Amino acid sequence: MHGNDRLIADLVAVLGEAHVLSDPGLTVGYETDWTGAFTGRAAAVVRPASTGEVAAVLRVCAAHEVPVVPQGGNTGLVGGSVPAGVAVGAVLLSLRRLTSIDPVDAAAGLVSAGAGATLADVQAHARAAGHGIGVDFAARDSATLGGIAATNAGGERVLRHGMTRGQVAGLEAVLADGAVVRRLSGLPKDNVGYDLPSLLVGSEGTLGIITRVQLRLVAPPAARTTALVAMADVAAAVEFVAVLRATVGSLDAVELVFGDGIDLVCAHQGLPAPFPRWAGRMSAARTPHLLLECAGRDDPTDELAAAVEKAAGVSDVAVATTAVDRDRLWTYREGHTAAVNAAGVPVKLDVAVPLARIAAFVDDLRELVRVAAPAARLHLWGHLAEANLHVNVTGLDRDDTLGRAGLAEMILTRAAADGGSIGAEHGVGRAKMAWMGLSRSPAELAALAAVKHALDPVGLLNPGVLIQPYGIGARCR
Ligand code: FAD
Ligand code: 2HG
Ligand code: ZN
Repeated sequence: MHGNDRLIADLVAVLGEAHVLSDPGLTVGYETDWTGAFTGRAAAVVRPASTGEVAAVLRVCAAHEVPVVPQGGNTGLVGGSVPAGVAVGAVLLSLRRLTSIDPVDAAAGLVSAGAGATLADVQAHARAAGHGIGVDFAARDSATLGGIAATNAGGERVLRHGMTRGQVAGLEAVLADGAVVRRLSGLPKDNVGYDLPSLLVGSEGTLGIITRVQLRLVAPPAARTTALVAMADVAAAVEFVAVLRATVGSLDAVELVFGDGIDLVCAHQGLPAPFPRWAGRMSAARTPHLLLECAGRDDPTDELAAAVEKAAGVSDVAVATTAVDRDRLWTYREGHTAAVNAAGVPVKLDVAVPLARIAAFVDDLRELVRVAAPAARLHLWGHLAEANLHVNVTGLDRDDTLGRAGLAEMILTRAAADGGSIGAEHGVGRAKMAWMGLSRSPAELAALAAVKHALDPVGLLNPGVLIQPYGIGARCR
C-alpha cells in the first residue's frame, strides 16, 4: 500500500469512511481560506465527533509523521486554518462536528460547548436562558468557539468585555501526543500552576486541539441604542472617544468606518445611504464615522444623544433604537469585510497603534500606499476604542507575492514604529509570520518557541503558524 493509502486506512479505522475525506471534490471546500489568499491540498480532511476521536487522529498522524492543521469555521483572516505553505499535504482536522452545548449554569454564570459550536448558536442558547455572551463579531454564524479561543478573537464588544481570553473560564484540549488536558471546573479561583487555558487561548492551533470551551455569561442589557456619527476628522473622533469614556457609562461599542467604506458596502449590498440628506450621492470618502452603541438596564438614548450633541466636529447623525434600525446601522459597519473581498483578494492587515497617534498614522498610511501602489485602493476601518485599525488593500494581483509582501512590510513597519502591534486581533497565522520580530523581541520569540517545542516536540501541530516549522512540520509535502 502507498504511504498515503496507509494513512487514510488508519484514519478510516478510527473515524469510519464517512468522516475521512480524500476525494479532491470533497476536500476542496476546506482548503482555501476566507479571503482566497491562502490555499493548498490536504492529504485528507477528517471530521471527528468526540475528544477521544480527536486524540486518536493525532496519534495516527504522529505515527505517519503527517502534520495536522486544525480548522473550525474557516473564517480566520491570517491563513492559519488551511494547509497552505509548508503545511501543504497535512491532515486537515475539522472540529465542526463537536457541536454539543451544555445547559447554562446560571448560578456560576457559565456555559460550555464543543469547539465546533458556532458563536451564533451559543449566543442564541445563552439568550434563550436569559443571558448574554461577551464576544461578538460579524462572522458569528460560522466562527466556532474553538477557533475563537484559538485566535483570542476580539470583535465589537472588547470595550466592555475584553478579548476572548477574558471570557474563557476553562477549556478542554488534546495535546500533540494525544493527552487530554481539561480545566472545566468553572472555579473562578484555582491558582495551581501555570494557567493552561490562558496559554492555549491565542495559540492558533500550534499547542493543542481545543475540543471544548467554557465561556462566562454576561448580563444581557434590556435596552440598546445605536448611532452612526460623521466626524470632521480622525483627531476629532479620538477626542470624542475620550469624552464618551468619561461621560457615557452605558458605552458598549465604538467602531470606526470611513465614507468610502460605507459607499462600498452600499454598492455591494444594494443599500441606501445611511443619512437621508446623502440620498443619491456618494459620501465624502475620507470622512470618518463612529458607530456607537450604548446598552443598559434603562434606555440609554438620552445619555448618548447628550454626548453627541456636545461633541465637536459632528456633521451627520443617525440614531436607531429598534432592533431593525440598529441592525441596519450595523450593516454599514459589519459589511466591510465581504464588500472588500468582493473587490478582490485583499492584502489584509490588522494593526493597533496608540490612540494618540492614530490620526497621524491614518494620514501617513494613505500617503504611503498612494506612492507605493498608485493603482491600489486602501480600505480602512476598525475598533477605535481599542486603537485597532483594519488595513485592507485591493488592486494587487493575487499572485503578485513580492508586491503584496512589500506593501505589507511597509505598513507593518510603520505601525511598529509607533509602538503598535502588527497583529491586533486576527493573530499571526501564515500571513504575518515574517514580521513577528517587529512586535516581539528576540527574547520573547525564543520563549514562544520554547513553549511550542515543549508541548509539541515532534512539530506536529499547524507548522508554519507562529513558530518556524521543525520535525514533522519541516518534512511535510
Ligand atoms: P478558523 O478560521 O477555522 O481557524 C482560525 C485559527 O484557529 C487557525 O489557526 C486554526 O488552525 C485554529 N483553530 C480553529 N479551531 C481550532 C481548535 N478547535 N483548536 C485549535 N486550533 C483551532 N476576528 C476578530 O478577532 N474580530 C472580528 O471582529 C472579526 N470579524 C470578522 C468578520 C468576518 C466577516 C470574518 C470573515 C472574520 C472575522 N474575524 C474576526 C476573524 C475570524 O472570524 C476569527 O478569527 C475567528 O475567531 C475564527 O474562528 P473559526 O472557527 O472560523 O476558526
Ligand atoms: C472586522 O472588525 C473584522 O470587521 C474583519 O475583524 C476585518 O476584514 C477585516 O480586515
Ligand atoms: Zn475587527
